[in-house]
Amino acid sequence: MNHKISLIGAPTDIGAGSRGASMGPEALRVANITSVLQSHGLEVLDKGNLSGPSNPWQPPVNGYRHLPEVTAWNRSLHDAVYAELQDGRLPIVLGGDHCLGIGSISAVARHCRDTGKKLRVLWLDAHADFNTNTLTPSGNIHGMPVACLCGFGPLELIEIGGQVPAISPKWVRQIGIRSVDEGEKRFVHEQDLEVFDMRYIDEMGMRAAMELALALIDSNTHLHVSFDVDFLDPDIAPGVGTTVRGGPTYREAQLCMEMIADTGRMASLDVFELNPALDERNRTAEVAVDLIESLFGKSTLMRK
Ligand code: B3U
Ligand code: MN
Ligand code: MN
Repeated sequence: MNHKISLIGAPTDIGAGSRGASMGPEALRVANITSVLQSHGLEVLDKGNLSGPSNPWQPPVNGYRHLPEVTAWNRSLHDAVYAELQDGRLPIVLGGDHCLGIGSISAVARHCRDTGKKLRVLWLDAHADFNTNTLTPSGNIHGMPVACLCGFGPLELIEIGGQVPAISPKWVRQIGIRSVDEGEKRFVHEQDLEVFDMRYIDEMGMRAAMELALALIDSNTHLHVSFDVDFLDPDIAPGVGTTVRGGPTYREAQLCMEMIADTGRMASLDVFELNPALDERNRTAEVAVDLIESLFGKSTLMRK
């Protein structure tokens, strides 16, 4: 794995349904993300925070809330992530809400086109984030990034990475899903997204889910992890805008992260939807940093 890490803060809640994810980057820093990664021998460069429009807190227009502002934030994040990848570094995006996955993953996809790598996106989330402006119950764009990346969305968001669509649904594996809207459900099936939902994890176990989600990853694969903190059970991660009961436990989440680390192929990471305004003494940020540590190879004993 690439040992040169760049942290990119994207302090906004522009695509979310509640305020506060804009404080996510600072909470992760307070939870010592830099020194924890350094303790594993990684070189960590904190690039600071991007800036962008403030949240005007307006109702949706044509089924989208804050589309111009969401576009501005994602353009700026796209450029920042793409620059770090071109520099040979592993970007970790500190969000911010999940609408920022559009900018981040479109940059990763563009880098993969430049370098001839295959892209695999692991989407760890309670939600499928596969809504469109006609399917969405809320107009919140953090419920739409996967659809936008697959080419279903407004032109200004789907063309950020140059090529439309940025990715194919075939490259995505979703894990931990347990809240999908009615129309969104049909669209997930229609586009044949590969989803390891909580029912699957309950019946088959996290290990079987991850073995399948990570199948066929090889030395030419760029593995991107988009970690929505609401993936985790609210018992261990209350500090998110949309808690959904019945998520992975601490142990299940650890195994998930450890199996990703074992591939040695993770080349970019997003950490989204942490909402310190809803947290209890930063404990969700601490759990997130703990799991990120596992993603970068913390394990109980050396493995042969
Ligand atoms: N699917 C709902 C709720 C939601 C999606 N992502 C989050 N919440 N964090 C929606 O509004 O699209
Ligand atoms: Mn999400
Ligand atoms: Mn979510």
